Amino acid sequence: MALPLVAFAQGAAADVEPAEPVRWQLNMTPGVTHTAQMAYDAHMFALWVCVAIGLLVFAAMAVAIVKFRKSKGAVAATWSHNTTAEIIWTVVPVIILVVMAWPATAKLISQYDTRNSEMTIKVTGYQWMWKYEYLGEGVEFTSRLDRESDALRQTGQVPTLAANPRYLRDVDNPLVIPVDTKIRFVITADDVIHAWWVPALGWKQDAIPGIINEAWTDVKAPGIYRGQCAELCGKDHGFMPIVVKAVSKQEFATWLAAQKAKNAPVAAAPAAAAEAAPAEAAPAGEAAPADSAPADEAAPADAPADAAPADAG
Ligand SMILES: [Cu+2]
Repeated sequence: MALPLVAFAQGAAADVEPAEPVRWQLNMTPGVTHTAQMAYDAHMFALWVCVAIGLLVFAAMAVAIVKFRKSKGAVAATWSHNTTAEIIWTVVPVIILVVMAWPATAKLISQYDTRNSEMTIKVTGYQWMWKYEYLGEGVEFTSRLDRESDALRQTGQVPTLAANPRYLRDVDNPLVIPVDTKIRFVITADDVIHAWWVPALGWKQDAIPGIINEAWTDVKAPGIYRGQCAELCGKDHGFMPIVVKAVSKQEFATWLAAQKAKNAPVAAAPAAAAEAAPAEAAPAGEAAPADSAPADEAAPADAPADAAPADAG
């Protein structure tokens, strides 16, 4: 009974991130999503059913051992068949299993129900990194082991918790998502089978080349949630961690806008090229290539590249 207190004290002392497991932890964490909470609830329900069965069985054993012991003159029963008893010990476990399976099935179905999601993120596994695409937003990037861990693992030095608290658990570009938003994930791989797993989100999904798997999440609390590839995928399987940074909706909108601005050279290029184009390279007429159009005719910076005349270039 004291162990959780010890764990709590250790967790508080070590400044552990929310949803991170702590030393001597005895139970699952409830996680930070609806799905994780469902898994936790199913687990706790099954646990208490097991506790009740355990108490009944061990109590019956104790009564049998103490009350009907040989020294009190008990004689072994001689019956070998009892239809009533057999029906009871078959029907009762079946009822218990149905009572547990019914809510568990409902939860499983809901776990795969990606309808009404507000945004979609495509996750692609590579040897040995992840690629994230915010579908419809034009934002994508890869996420790989942070350089510090990568350098340290190749020096042969032994990392310590004090000097390298996030050894092999940090990435260069974390996946940034908004809280309180139903996010659909479509998960695949480009080379071999990987699996995308962040325990605090409550699920693990295989990333298989040629197949799109689905999952969804709705993170309740802002924070940093860590995971890793969960399918043996080659020699660097242990070196492709996952970091999910859940932020407020407002912060996410700001971040996404910044990413769009950073990732949008296609839209900005024509105007920039036009400004730099020498006058003689811009003949009058409709045959002017889009990238050498006169400055006064240049498309606004935010216009898409395909806004140039169809016959240009
Ligand atoms: Cu992998």
